[in-house]
Amino acid sequence: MKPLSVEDPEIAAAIQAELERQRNNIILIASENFASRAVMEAQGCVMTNKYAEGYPGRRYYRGTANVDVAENLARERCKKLFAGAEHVNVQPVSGTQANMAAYFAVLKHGDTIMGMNLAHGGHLSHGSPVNFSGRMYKIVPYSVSKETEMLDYSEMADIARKNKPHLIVVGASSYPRTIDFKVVREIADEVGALVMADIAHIAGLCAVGAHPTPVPYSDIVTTTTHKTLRGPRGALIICKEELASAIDRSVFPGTQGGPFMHAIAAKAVAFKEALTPEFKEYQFQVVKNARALADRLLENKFDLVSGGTDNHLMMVKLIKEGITGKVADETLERAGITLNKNMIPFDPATPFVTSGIRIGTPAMTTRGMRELEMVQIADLITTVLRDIMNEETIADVRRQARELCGKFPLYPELLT
Ligand code: DSN
Repeated sequence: MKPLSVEDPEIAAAIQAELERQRNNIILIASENFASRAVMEAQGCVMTNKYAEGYPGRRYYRGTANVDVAENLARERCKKLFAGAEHVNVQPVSGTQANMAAYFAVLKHGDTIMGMNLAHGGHLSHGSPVNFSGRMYKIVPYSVSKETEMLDYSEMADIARKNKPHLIVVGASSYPRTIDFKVVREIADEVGALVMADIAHIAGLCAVGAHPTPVPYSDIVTTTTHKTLRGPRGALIICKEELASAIDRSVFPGTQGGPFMHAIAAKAVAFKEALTPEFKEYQFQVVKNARALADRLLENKFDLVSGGTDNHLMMVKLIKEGITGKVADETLERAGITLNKNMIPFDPATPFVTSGIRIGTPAMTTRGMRELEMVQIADLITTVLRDIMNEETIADVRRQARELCGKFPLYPELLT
């Protein structure tokens, strides 16, 4: 068999260029991270060849002894990682698929879901009209308070009392503050709703106590595995024992066919890594780094949604600067800083343009950067945004970004 570089030089070159891009740019996309070599090795392994519909010990195909080992280890380690987890399904291939399987397990078509407004930090799969969730269910959105730009739990309680949702979905993709899962459980209990926490963004933080865990307060917890959790691209579902069989049936055969056994093996590796003291230290550093970056941006006179951050991300409002999120993220990318435009609460702009940018610290913390580098990064962002039309400034920041990245080598063992 030929190596990739001989078999398909075009794809080999694209992969090589992507490695260089990841090495040479300051990556601040809050949902991205750098998986370990061991995770990537497992993800690229021969288990990709195996069909294994079903679950360990009860598969629809023969020859599954080895993939059973991988899936059992993934399930056991995941339960250890998320204290109190009664049942785990590690087969969902993405966060939206995990959420779909969870909804199908506990809801009927047309039931009511109360989910966070996408424009205020929620996720497409929490009820956006352009997503299956918004088309199949009656959606009652909740928002952040106009005053504090934080979740308003008393307003959530009022909305729940008025609309009697079957399910309250709590979790976000651009919310910089701590979520009080206990209060959400109390609201749900008052109106007889189930609670699903989607912790895709904060799973790593929750696993080690850098953010309160939702596990004791939720009927179902879903998460992706590749964000703060730093595993392979994929997802998982945790649930109470009484929902175990409904969730498992909903994943397979309900919404997925053959599980991605290579990805499940890689999830097992990631959970093993996540059970180490180094991972715990890493998560707390992610939060400290976010705080340092946010504080510096505030010192540099930027406005942040809710005035700061408690977790791994922050949202910069660019209304005062008169810059759209679209122009900001395009220009910053040319300056070697990769982040994304993002709607801010009560945004007057469209989702394709936006009035804000989202900044997250998980990836650069994996590279070893700490508070000092976060201050430098905040200053680089400031330099570009305060002189956005100046190509010389952009080129100079690009040079500085590359120099900073060079001090924190990424995947040095991979060929250049
Ligand atoms: N795309 C993810 C994020 O960036 O937050 C959510 O699915």
